[in-house]
Amino acid sequence: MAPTFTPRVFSGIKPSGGLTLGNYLGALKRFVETQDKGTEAVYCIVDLHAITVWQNPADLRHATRELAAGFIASGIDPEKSVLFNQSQVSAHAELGWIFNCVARMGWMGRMTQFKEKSGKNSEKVSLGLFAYPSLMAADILIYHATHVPVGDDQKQHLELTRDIAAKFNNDFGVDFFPLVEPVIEGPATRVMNLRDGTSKMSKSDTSDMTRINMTDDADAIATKIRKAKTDSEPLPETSEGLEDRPEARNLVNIYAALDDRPVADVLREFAGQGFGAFKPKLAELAVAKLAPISTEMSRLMQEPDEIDRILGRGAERAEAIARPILEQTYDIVGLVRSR
Ligand code: AQP
Repeated sequence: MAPTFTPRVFSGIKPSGGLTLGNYLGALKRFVETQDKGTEAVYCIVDLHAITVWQNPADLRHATRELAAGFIASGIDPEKSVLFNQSQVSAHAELGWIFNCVARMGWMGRMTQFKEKSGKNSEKVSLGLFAYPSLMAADILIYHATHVPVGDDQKQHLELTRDIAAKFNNDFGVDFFPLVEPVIEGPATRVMNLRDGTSKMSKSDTSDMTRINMTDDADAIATKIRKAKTDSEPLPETSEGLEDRPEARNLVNIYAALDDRPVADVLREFAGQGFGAFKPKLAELAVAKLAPISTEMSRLMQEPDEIDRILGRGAERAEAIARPILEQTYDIVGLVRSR
């Protein structure tokens, strides 16, 4: 009989730039809701993923601490949830290697994110960028996590995580790794680029006008929303009316997610109004919700030693869960441990 795994949540964010509204609505805000439901949760700043593309070392250190500040300022309590940066728990990289030997080249080659990020340059990108999803599987499975809250862009990587777990279990005749459940919920599972409603808002996009950063001030937020691409139609009465209007849909989804309301409810309020009326309301709401977070992030960033202490303590707690699972994995694979 297959074992039952205790529910445990894992998720991570890359310190490959500043936090965006997409990271906040698609991931962070939902991490806080999960924590507040009382489920055991492990949240990781996945710095080893960030270096799959070039990162200036000083910028990486800053982004790692700023991301930690973003988690805490958004409501992650490092006493309740485990919060740390990936490179401080070497079991991630160790299990990642085992999974490199389980995953198949063909599986990796089909990953949309790899295709998008490597573009026409696939010969020149790092080997790490290609192997990234197998390290991501290790990040999750080293905790025997059962649920992973993510944005929609990570769906394919989570399917691969299930494939890796299933192949490992099958190859070694065990029921050791759980088949994780992606948790992709809410109106903002894919926040889109403000200048192009068909591509995702991303922290590493070369144009700052495409995204709202969690550290943007009220003026920057208002300007970016005012300049966001839209169409000339008024807002419709129901969400079906947004189907062929990606930019309009994106702004309505952002409004609904920020205000914790269903899209239908937002449309009931704004139906018939144009963007001249809607955008200032959205800017007002975004500033009201994001300003307290960015103020708290700045305050926390005044004390980098305290952030490092929190990450170090989180890494110790993470290690205590991960190490025994890694050792059992080594035993299953047949690697001799004699010290
Ligand atoms: N636009 C988005 N809408 C909803 N969710 C999003 N996430 C990212 N962008 C959006 C979710 O945030 C979590 C952390 O993602 P990540 O930083 O580890 O990687 P990413 O998805 O590649 O994010 P970026 O901003 O696009 O980073 P870069 O530009 O460096 O690649 C995940 O749960 C993700 O779904």
